[in-house]
Amino acid sequence: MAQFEKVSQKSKVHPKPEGLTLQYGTAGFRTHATHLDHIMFRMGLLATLRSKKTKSTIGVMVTASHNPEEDNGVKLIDPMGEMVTVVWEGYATQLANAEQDSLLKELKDIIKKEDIDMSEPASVYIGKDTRPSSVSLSQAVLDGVSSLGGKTHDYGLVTTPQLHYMVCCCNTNGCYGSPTIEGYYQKLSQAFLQLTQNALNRTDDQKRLLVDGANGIGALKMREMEPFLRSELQVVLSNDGSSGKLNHMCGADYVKVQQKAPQGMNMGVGERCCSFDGDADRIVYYYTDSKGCFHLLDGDKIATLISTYLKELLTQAELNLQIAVVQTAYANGSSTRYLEDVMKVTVCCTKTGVKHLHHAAQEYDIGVYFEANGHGTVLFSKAAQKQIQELMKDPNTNDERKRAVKLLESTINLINQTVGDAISDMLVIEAVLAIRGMSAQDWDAIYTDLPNRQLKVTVSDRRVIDTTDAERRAVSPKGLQDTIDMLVKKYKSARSFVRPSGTEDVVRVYAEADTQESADSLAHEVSLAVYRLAGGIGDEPKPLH
Ligand code: 16G
Ligand code: ZN
Repeated sequence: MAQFEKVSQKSKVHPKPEGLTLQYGTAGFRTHATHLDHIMFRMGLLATLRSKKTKSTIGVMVTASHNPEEDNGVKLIDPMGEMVTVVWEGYATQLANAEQDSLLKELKDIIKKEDIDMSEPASVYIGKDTRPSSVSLSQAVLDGVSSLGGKTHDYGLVTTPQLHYMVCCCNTNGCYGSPTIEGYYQKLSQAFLQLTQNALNRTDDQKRLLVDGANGIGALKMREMEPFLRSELQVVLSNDGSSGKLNHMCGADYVKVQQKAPQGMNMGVGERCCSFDGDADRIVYYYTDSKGCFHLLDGDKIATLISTYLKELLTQAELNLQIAVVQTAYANGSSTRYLEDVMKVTVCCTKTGVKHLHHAAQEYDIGVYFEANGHGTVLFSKAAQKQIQELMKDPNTNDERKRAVKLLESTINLINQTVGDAISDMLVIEAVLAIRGMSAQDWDAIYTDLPNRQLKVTVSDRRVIDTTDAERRAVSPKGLQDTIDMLVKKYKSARSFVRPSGTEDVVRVYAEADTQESADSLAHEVSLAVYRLAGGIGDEPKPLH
């Protein structure tokens, strides 16, 4: 078949280094950029097949998010803007690891298994981040799609959530919005301006926000968006990519892990600051107090702020919709307790990784999901959106209810429901703080985080650790969970768990307790248990103090 002839020829331009095997992990393929050319070409092929199979547009994003600039990666986006399904993740790995001479065989195998009609047209949207390697790597994706006769639309430099948005807009025939960058800015800014109309007497100081763009794509896109916000938000952008290196000493991951401000940010006392990650799908907030103390407002604090605001609006609108917050084991114990005991919202815990949280959130009328690392969004079920729209049109709705319903409607429009989106989340947070007249300190005071510590342990094979109960308990190796349980009992308000990382060859350890010293000590003791019971390699973990 001529179709496969072209694939065969073109694949020689994107050869696979012999013996190299990679896996489609939690966030797609991710490794040093020099190992990815063949992967990109093959993901172009796979996206084309996925498009033919689903009769929809599929997205391919070239990025390695918060990883160092030298790395790169690729993720596939399914028709409604969600992550590609698990079965196709398997195909991605299968295709990626096929040696050069068996590529066509594996391709045909997928076509057969999925019963794909190759005469169907295919359409693939492609985007990339600002890494120098993204230029040629996204070209390799384009080559893959065109060699199977698929149509491409290259959006060039976009944030990951912007590409998710485009894919969803396209496959809903514009119902979700118009699939252009301009359409994205217009939809979000209109909703933001509508919301901030409800915030009275805001001073310029209150409109000011310091944004760390991680020297990445988020900074470029924030610059483009600024005029649309008509000074209702006065962004002071640092790490805008003009001089610094991507994610180096800056960005959401750096701030969250190091628990300190990024370089290059001039923070005044109490000033609201936030950091994006390298592809702008994560955000964390922070400020320093008058004593120079750094305060982090992470994904848990964001989920709490947004869910509290939404719950209040539901009450005012007299809408009986179930709201739930989805977290992972990393959520600070204080946040879970506050949400359950004070806010009385349903809290559900899933495994780490956006797709798990996203699926869990789909089960509720309103599902607010955030990982502590700042990735998250809010999902509104179709039925919930319909109820809100109907109430809006109902002539019997009184003014107070109408105001709440209008706020809900604008909030829905402001949220990127396809995936966590730093720009959209930032605008939601800014709007909520403005409407409620809250400062960063007021927000921080909602509850106090339990001191915590994250460590990693290198073992010879991290797969020996198997977990259950949303990664909160280890079922293997034998004796590990019993040891953790015993150690946790030694400390007050303590909790600890271990899990194999999905993105690095390490075991992650998390501990929290009533004081930082206890959290550090517990994390160390649990690390030692992992080292001893799960085949640790290298030096034994040392105490932190
Ligand atoms: C990936 C995930 C993120 C998760 C992280 C955990 C996506 C898009 N990203 O970056 O949600 O928090 O992995 O990494 O799913 P770990 O398994 O190495 O701890
Ligand atoms: Zn990211």
